[in-house]
Amino acid sequence: MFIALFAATLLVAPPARLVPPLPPADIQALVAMDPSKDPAAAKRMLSEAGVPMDQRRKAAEAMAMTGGSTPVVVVLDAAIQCGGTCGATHDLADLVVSMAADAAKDPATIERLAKLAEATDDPMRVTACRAIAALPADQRPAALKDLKVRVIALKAVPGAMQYDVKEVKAKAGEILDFSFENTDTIQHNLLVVAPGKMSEVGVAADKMGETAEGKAAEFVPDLPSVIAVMGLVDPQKSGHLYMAAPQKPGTYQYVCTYPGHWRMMNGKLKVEKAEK
Ligand SMILES: [Cu+2]
Repeated sequence: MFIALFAATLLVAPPARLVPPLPPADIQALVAMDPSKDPAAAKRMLSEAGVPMDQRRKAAEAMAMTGGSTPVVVVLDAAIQCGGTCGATHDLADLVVSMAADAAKDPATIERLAKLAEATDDPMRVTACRAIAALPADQRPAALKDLKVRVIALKAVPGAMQYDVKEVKAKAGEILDFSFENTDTIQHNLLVVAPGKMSEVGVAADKMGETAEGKAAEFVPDLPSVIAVMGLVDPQKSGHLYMAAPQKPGTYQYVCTYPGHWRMMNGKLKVEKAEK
């Protein structure tokens, strides 16, 4: 049933780039503020990179209290406003998903999430799908009962500069969770790039290794061929990249753009037409 919703429209993805956090002193000053007394600070706590998650949650609670809303609606609105371009994009998405149980108590919020989940061209679709998939089946809207987020588990092969999985298949529009465990002793990231564009992205990333700005952007080139981004993952840590598989079938690639890695550390993401 749900597959029918994957109409062959163009997927408008949020810009695939990372926004560097504020300098540590500025983050500290921001976090020290009381979100319940300072609405401007609360708003910034939601949108800036580098703010601890519990502080974002407190800011959302404070804003909900003063605005007569619920925390999950506050976070959802903040995420929509960011449109993928603020530093907290990934954290806000995670926060919406972690608040899914609260959302389930409010039919209007569930309805809103369902609409976003069904809109193939909405940048919030992936987050909305994740939030609904996090609910028990009996709390989901009927049309989304079978909604799934497919986990693609990847590891780094220690010392080999490679992912342990070299090829992944997906249906157009399918919601994917690249779940990467960095079992290596050096940092790696993971970018999904358009068909045939891996070397263009890799060469641009290598150049970024020579500048402080490039490092701050975690070696993610600001190129339209970069479709989705997982920032650098430290050794023995893990990361997630949530995305909808592109609507256009083809052989995409996932690649680590830590300078010097891309030629070795990559794999194919083969996207097939969705079943009607
Ligand atoms: Cu790497």
